[in-house]
Amino acid sequence: MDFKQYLKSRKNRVDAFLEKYLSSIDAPSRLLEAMRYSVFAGGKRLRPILAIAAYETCHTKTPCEDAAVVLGAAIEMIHTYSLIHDDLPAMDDDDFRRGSPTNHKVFGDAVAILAGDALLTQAFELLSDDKILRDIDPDRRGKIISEIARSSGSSGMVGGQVADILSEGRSIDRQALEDIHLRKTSALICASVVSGAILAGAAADKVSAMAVYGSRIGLAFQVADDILDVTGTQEELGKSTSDVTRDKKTYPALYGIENARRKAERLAAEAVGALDSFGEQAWGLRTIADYIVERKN
Ligand code: GRG
Repeated sequence: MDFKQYLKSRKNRVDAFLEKYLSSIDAPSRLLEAMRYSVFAGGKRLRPILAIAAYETCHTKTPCEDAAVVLGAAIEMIHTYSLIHDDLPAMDDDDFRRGSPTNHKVFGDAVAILAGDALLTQAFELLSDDKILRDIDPDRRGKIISEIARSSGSSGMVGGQVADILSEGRSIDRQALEDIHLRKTSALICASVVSGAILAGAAADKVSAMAVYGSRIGLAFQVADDILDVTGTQEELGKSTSDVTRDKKTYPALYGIENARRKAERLAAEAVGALDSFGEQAWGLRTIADYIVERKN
């Protein structure tokens, strides 16, 4: 299958599930409106596609099974929550994301905070729903929930966000920058592929290989994002290019643009190297690694 077609078909499956699922929730209509506003604001669905691609790499018999789509949708809800909160005045104070006004600009701070809280909680409700995720081995399900919780929580994304905020205006070294981004950006990306592999019943060595792939492309994604923040136009990015002006520590600021580009390429190559034992079956994950360093938004 052509790669663009592959991305589109997996994205469509996730979108269709999210549409159906978010229509079925019993919640105040304004809250649901705010949740849906950001979930359907044009995200690339990178994390769900990674979860599905990892599942397909490890489970060769059943491509894009419903359970992998549900897993991807839950991860996307967590990702969306993180973006809503990241844009708030108390954090990055951004007015635009993906070319549209940010959630709090439309719904106000209180509803935006609560829409983020609801998406985070809903993701775990979904992952623990026996009716939706039938036939999943309880042990696998427990491991997946634990992996996703760890990557999103205090030792993962939330911890990285706090470290990032605390580093503003201070000088930090490369190791500290890497630690921030391993937690803030890479952890959830890594959990996407690891949980896809666990869902497929992959052996421990295969899950470990996925973790190496995931952490490398997670960092490569952040380096690419930092480069785009400097070189991309507002039109391409759908937001103002602001991290450097906000005195955030970025890879181009610490390494220079050319070295940052080389670092992203090196990380992507290491990620692809970790997939050797999967053979041809990992073509989707390999192509995504290239796409991550070449992307324009
Ligand atoms: C608020 C707990 C909390 C965490 C926020 C993810 C994050 C942590 C902040 C986002 C800041 C940022 C721009 C990080 C760079 C990498 C990143 C996560 C970019 C956005 O992800 P994409 O490009 O978004 O996958 P789309 O719009 O495609 O869904």
